[in-house]
Amino acid sequence: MAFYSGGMKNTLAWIFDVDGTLADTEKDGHLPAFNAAFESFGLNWQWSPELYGELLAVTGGKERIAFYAERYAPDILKHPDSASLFKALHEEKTKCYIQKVAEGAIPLRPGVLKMLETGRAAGIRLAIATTTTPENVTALLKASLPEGGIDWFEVVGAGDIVPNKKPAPDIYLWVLDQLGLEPAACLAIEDSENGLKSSLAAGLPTLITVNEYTRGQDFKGALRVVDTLDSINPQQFC
Ligand code: XBP
Ligand code: MG
Repeated sequence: MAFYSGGMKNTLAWIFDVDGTLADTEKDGHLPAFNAAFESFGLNWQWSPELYGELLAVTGGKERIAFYAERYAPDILKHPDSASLFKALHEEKTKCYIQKVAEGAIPLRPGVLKMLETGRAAGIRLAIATTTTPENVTALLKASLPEGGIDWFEVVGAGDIVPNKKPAPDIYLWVLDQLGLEPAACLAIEDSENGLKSSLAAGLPTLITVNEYTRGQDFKGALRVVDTLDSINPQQFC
């Protein structure tokens, strides 16, 4: 259900978030991958969907693991090099996630493909600005878009390419710089409060598509808030 109707004409580029926006990756993708990595490292950490919803406030998988350890399992911080352990855990998690995505377990959300195809037909430049790991983006686009779909995106800004993750504006500013465009000429598509804070701080008009983890969050300042992209006419943003 659209909360209020708002379009935006003559955009030059659409910049998409990934997790929760292109696909519902968190509950069925990232969460089981984290738990599989913990198990393979012999840790008795098993995140529930409810706890994961709380942990999603921290963006970045490595940062999320460190936050969990500090809050719920501080003994591990006595490990001689906990930062390296968290990095190794996250690398294992990324392997598990990529395998799950490659199996086709995570489809695009409703309306995403139609919006991408509409933008391409209208000559709109497409880009990605995400906190997730670049390999995860490649795996998702290869598994969920038609052949060559990964090449639809002129710029992919992901993970540690910038020093500060969302809600900081860094990733959107990096993508805008790569595109050589002003924020007012572009549209960001996001799913979360952290993502909206990031895109607004970069000066980008933002379309929000909520999901089960982000429905109750604060989307003040968004151009429009909808449940899914198949409830809008993408032509309203061309
Ligand atoms: C969402 C995130 C990511 C994912 C996990 O990214 O915060 O950290 O939850 O992926 P976005 P990694 O909504 O910006 O796409 O473990 O690779 O960080
Ligand atoms: Mg997101």
